[in-house]
Amino acid sequence: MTDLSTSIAGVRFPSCFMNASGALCVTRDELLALGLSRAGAIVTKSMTVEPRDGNPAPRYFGFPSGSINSMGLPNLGYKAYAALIPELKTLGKPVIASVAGLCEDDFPMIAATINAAKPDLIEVNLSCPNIPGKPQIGYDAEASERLLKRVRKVITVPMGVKLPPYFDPAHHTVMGAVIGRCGVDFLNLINSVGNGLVVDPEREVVVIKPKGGFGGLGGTIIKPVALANVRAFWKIFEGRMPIIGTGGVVKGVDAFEHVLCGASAVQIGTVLVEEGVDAFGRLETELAAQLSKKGYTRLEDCRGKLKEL
Ligand code: RRO
Repeated sequence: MTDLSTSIAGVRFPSCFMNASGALCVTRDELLALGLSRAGAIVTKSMTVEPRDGNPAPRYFGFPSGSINSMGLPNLGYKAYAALIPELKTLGKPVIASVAGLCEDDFPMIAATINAAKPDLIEVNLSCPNIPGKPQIGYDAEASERLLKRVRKVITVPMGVKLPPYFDPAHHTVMGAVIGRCGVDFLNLINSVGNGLVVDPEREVVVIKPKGGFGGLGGTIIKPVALANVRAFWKIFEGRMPIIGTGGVVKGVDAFEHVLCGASAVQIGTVLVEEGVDAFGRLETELAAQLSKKGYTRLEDCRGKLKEL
């Protein structure tokens, strides 16, 4: 039997597959459906102080090799998620609360209330690419450090950080040093590849409405970027920082690649939106087959063991 359970920062997950924040996790019904599915955890939508409808539609577009979104942080507001967490925790798997905000002061305020609701872990989202006029915090090392030190003071459960993709080793080094100074317990790599543009050549038009069509890319097309970020941070922390790999996981073998690069768990976004919660069972079957084909019985057997030439 292949064991697909995992642990992150001392928290045990019955399966290494879970939803990426944003995918089918805004409403109570969606969160309960994740709880009843084979997902290894329930990850909430990133939350803000006030409830938000998000950006105008169309704001998500799926295509064969991926997706583009500019949802604009639609969520119920942090108080609603704080009230829901105890109910979600009865469903037998860890709850990860994703904390965001529209300005720096929002983050510690939300984090304190959410922490008091006792999710199993908190993920601090430094990488939403879709709020008009607001740059991604994760691309500003000083702002990231300031913010993480503030939230760390109010968070007592394991604290993770969801980072945007970086495209240069210099940026991995700088952000690795920031993460190392802020008491971070785990990383989630990566958020969508921000501000891509998908064009419909037939209709000569963009495919989503907000920001002139610019949005975050996900799915198969971003897998090499996600793997590179997982591998880069795995090396920086010499395998001692738990990493959730997110980006381009559509089949079991994609998850296997993330694990080889160093991921302890993987999250799915685009494929969950396209396929629904049945994707979790399929991915488990596919990853288990891949592992047993290779003679591995658990994820630890191959985690981080990517070979170089
Ligand atoms: O809501 C969004 O538009 C969104 C967020 Br908060 C995020 O972190 N990543 C993304 O691709 N979309």
